[in-house]
Amino acid sequence: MTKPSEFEHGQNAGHSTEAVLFGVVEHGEQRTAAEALHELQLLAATADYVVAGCMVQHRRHPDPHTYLGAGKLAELAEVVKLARSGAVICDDSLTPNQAKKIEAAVGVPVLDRSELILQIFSMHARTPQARLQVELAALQYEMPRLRRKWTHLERQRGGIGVRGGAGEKQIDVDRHMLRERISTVAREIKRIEQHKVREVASRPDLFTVALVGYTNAGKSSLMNRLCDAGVLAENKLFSTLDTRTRPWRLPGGRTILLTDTVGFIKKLPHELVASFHATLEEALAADLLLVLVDGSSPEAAGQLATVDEVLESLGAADLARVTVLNKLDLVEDRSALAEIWHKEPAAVAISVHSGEGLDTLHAAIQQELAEVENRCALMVPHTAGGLLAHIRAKATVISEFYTQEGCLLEVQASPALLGRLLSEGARYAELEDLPEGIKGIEITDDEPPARKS
Ligand SMILES: Nc1nc2c(ncn2[C@@H]2O[C@H](COP(=O)(O)OP(=O)(O)OP(=O)(O)O)[C@@H](O)[C@H]2O)c(=O)[nH]1
Ligand SMILES: [Mg+2]
Repeated sequence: MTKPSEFEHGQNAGHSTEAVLFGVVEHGEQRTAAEALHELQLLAATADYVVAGCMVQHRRHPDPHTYLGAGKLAELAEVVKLARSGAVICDDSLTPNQAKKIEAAVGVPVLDRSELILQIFSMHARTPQARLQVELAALQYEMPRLRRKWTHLERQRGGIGVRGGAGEKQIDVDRHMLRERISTVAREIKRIEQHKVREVASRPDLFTVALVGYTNAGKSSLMNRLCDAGVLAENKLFSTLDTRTRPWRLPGGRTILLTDTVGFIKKLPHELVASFHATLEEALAADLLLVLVDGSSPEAAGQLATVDEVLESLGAADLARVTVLNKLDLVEDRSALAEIWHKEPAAVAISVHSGEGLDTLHAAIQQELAEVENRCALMVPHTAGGLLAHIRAKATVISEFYTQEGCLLEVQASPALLGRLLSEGARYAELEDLPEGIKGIEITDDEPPARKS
């Protein structure tokens, strides 16, 4: 039987593009339908649907044939009629068969979570690569569903189903066309990816940090704040679909690279994961991950777990990482973050909006740099003086001292950069060569990285 709270009218009921949202939740779920389907509501709103209501059924598993039980399905049909809504949206992926049965019962188009996310991706895709990746995912999603589409059309024309009919032939034609298009799109994506691989390979040897995290956590906003990047950041899910890399000038003048990319979400359609794999891999070819979490969300711990799962599936679970809790300005009771602090004691809490915690974030980055880079003394002879600007931009300079021979520096730099500097005229010096009183004196305006013991 339905509890009264299981169907709740959305605030926007009464508009033209209305949809009723529905899902299955576990027995014992205490939240109201609207709360349990909160994320689906955000997705629906991002895709320009007006939420007419939310309905959930408590059961152990969705029904394999109809998703909801028969009684609940009839109830959904009733709600659709009452609300005069034009669509229903399911919180899970539906099999083609489940979708067909629900559509027959409710009499309006059925969308599942995957289709909704695909619609959003397609609305937000801006670059040719993202557009093709979304198209590929959509084509692959459509392939097993052709029969449903044609059964529907045959019925509308008063036919008796698709077996052996005109629809069956049309399905073959469509399937052939889809396959052709899939291979064309896949080829085109490969071409763009190869070009990108060359682009990434030709990047200067700078330490690269990739921003990853749940959608809407504030990744693009953080990049804008740190890099003055002008990347679109908005209160919508999946605003960013493309990978963008920008120089990040650390306090003290040294530059590293920061990469922003597509956000994650729970139950991400596998067609999208496959099609965006290269984009994600490009981002994950970083030296360090900044895993951003919306600390103000009641779902923060669950969202972090989803991010971990996606990272694991991409083989990136072991990359060096700093977990960052964002939107601290919205967290009234900071003890609410206890669960995450417990799991990630080194997590840094920040607010992109207020700027709180950004200095701690910078220090954490310096700490990570110190973990993977070498600290040494270099002599740059006057004849190779051109290298100095290069060193100051790409390495952390801890101290520098001019001698008759050249500039003696104490630096912390990546092994690759050190190799380049040595081949271009710098040479190792002994740290002891630095005059007493100069050695270890910080000339940058940031914290000197801790020495490794
Ligand atoms: N109050 C508050 N809002 C923030 C903060 N950081 C980001 N936001 C807001 O959160 C929303 C999402 O920010 P984005 O930067 O687009 O998030 P994203 O992680 O890039 O999201 P996708 O690209 O969709 O995956 C925007 O409305 C931001 O203004 C913060 O520190 N405090
Ligand atoms: Mg973004």
